[in-house]
Amino acid sequence: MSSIPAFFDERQLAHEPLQELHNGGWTPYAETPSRARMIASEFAGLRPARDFGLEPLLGVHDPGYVEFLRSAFIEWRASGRDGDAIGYTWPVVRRRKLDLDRIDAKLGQYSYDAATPIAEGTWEACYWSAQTALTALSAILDGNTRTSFALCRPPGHHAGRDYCGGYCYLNNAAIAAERARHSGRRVAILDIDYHHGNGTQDIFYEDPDVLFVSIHAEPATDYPFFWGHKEERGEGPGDGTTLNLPLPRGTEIHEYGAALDQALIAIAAHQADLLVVSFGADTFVDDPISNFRLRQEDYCVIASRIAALNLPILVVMEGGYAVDALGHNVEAFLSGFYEVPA
Ligand code: SP5
Ligand code: ZN
Repeated sequence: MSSIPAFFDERQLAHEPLQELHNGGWTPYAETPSRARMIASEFAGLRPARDFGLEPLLGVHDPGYVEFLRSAFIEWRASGRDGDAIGYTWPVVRRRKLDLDRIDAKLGQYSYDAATPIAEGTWEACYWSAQTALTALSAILDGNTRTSFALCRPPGHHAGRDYCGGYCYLNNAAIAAERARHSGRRVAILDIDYHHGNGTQDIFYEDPDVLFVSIHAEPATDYPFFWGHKEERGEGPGDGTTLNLPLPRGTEIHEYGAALDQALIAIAAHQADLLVVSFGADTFVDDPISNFRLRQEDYCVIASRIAALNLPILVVMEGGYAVDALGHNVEAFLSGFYEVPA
């Protein structure tokens, strides 16, 4: 059982899409409520989320997009459709900005893939997932703990200011990071999900204050393909405050650890005084949709190296789809933080 305060809200389970488009056909949705249940079962006393309202969400996300998330499923049903709301046309190729009303147009406007359907409980679940991140952050800001775990689900790191994608709707890590920055913290985000955190990168791409560092599968071969290449370093005033460390399929702890050392050097150089870790356990050797080869014991090693930064740390849950091993992998990761002096 973990001794780090952990936060979760039952309402996060309300999101249950049936299927996603993959390999040219419909397959069962990989980001299931059972993932969160499996992780939750590792904790004796999960603490519920407090409600910080919409304001911190709007600190990161576009108001039109948030309204879309709230209403899309209802509009989908009102337009006579069954199943989950999902787009099929995207305005990606030199389209001028339009303000269309049709639900199918809006689904294209506000998403970038077909893996992120909007189901009946999606808004409720992603709203509470974000509140869980904010509640876990507040435990740190209020001085009650140095390390805090937000059992976020749905995950967030693929969601941008005005789009969903990759099972993500609201960017929990970015919302918490923005809130921490508002409270005067100097923030760094370390994203160690298997997939590049394109949404988080995008949100802070021109921001010199928030450092975004990501270790992930080489996007030439892996989702989300169009972001996360090593040349992407931030833009304008944010030039140099994005660091991408892509690794090839098959990566094991030795090579992973070398990238982690680089990431930690960059975080220390940024002189951050609060670290948000976007943690995905989809780097696990048995993950059904990913291709790194990390083992359960590696997660403890990774966390203890991060803990050596000696910073307040908010851990935000992202991906991880080997459901049977997921609880133990998360527990192994969090155990790497136990030894840090308060
Ligand atoms: C948060 C996160 O880890 N998102 C990952 C999104 C990856 N989506 C693309 C890969 C789709 C693989 N889908 C397999 C479905 C099996 N039923
Ligand atoms: Zn992932």
